[in-house]
Amino acid sequence: MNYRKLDDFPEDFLWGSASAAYQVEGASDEDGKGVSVWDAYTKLEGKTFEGTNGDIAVDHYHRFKEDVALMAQMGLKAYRFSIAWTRILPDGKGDVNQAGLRFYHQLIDELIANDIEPIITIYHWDLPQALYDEYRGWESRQIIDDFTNYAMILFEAYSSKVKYWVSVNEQNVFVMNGYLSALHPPGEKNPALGLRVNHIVNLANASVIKAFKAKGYPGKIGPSFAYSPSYAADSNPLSVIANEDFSALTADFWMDVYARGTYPKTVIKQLAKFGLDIGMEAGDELLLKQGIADFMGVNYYQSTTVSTMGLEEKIERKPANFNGKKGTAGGMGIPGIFKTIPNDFLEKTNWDWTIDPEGLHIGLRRIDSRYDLPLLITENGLGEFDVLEDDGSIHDVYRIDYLRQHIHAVQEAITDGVKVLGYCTWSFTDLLSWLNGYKKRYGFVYVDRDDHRLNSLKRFKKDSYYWYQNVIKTNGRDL
Ligand code: BGP
Repeated sequence: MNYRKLDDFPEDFLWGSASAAYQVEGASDEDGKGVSVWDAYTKLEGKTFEGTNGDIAVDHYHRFKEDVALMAQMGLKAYRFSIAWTRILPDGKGDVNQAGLRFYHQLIDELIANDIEPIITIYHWDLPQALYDEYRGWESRQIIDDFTNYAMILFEAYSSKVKYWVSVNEQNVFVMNGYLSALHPPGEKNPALGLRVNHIVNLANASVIKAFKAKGYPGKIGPSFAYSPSYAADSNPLSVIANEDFSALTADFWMDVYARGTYPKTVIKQLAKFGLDIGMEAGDELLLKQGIADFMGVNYYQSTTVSTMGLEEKIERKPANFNGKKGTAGGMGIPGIFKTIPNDFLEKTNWDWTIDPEGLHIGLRRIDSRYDLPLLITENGLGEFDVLEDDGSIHDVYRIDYLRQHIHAVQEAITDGVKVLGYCTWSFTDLLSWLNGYKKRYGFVYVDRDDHRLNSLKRFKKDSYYWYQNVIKTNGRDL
């Protein structure tokens, strides 16, 4: 639709920003924290960009008051952060580490004192290594109880102060990278195992949501999903069906479970043809139905364009772009089903992520019409090289452009009638990118460190900081 005038953002719209524990906290072995799989994985040769890791990250653990003060000055309404499971339960289960609980109490209190709504992510990929060593983590159904127990500890401790809970961050990314492409821990290339793991994560997610509701905690809970809405390459019906398949395999396969408690039947049937099954057992269907989300968290960075792929067709394999050299990333495909192709209408970032604000509008519409759930944009942002000038300024006009257009797309979706609770940028301060080091910056606040030198770790406000401050002040009227 083309509008002469867009609706205003709701008065209680959550203008937010997001982070994750491993990417900002540092203090990786302080105050009783246990070892996570990411603590261990980043120490293995050749796994992350030039061996970068989150041992110190941007030292948020020690500087959280300074960081929250910067959020408060900006007028931020919501801060989404994750809790490190290993701070609360160093071995993933057993005795609670009081120092860990205390740290997040302090962070939450500091946020609330500054009128910033805390949004807690329960799991953002940093699985306790002890659980992997004991029963291979997500590969075993034992994790369902351990994850639920961990979440219950958080609900008991914080639910009087916290209204929004993100159960699991980007299950589709950590399962696919962990078990298909071997880019994340545990570094497997085993689709059959990955599918069973994925089902176990679904059960654990549902179990946590069920427990949250059964105890009647106040607030809302839902997962955040890495959604890349897709387009058919053209109006050739074969491209259109390839896009339907892509969408079913990469989006419905997860979001149907979160929102309906069922898997899309076309995907289950196609998987069976490849001899793959998800490992459904008696009682699972009921649990999935009991764990329906209150909202869908949407992490949106880019759209995808797909065309048909012949059964015998081969795709040129290229490594992913982790160094910011534009034009080096390849596509992907499944013979007989689809392949991804470049979209000539859209620009790309230096890391070859397609820039597509309208894709966010389209994605929000599609989720709304398929599931009719409130939506919370839990991540959206631009990773770029930034330059710290001699006078301490950072002129990230490209980030302002990116965010402005994406917020406009959100406003279009709201005008269409989609219920959007809030919008969290990724990220507030610069932070560690899991596989791209520190030079791929996302923050409103520049942190003086690079991939290998810690420098001063001082914080500097970028131009985008002041811009977002005004967006919040005007409730999005002045983009
Ligand atoms: C999402 C993750 C975030 C963050 C973001 C940016 O997939 O939930 O934790 O890392 O992507 O990605 P990257 O760091 O790869 O640029």
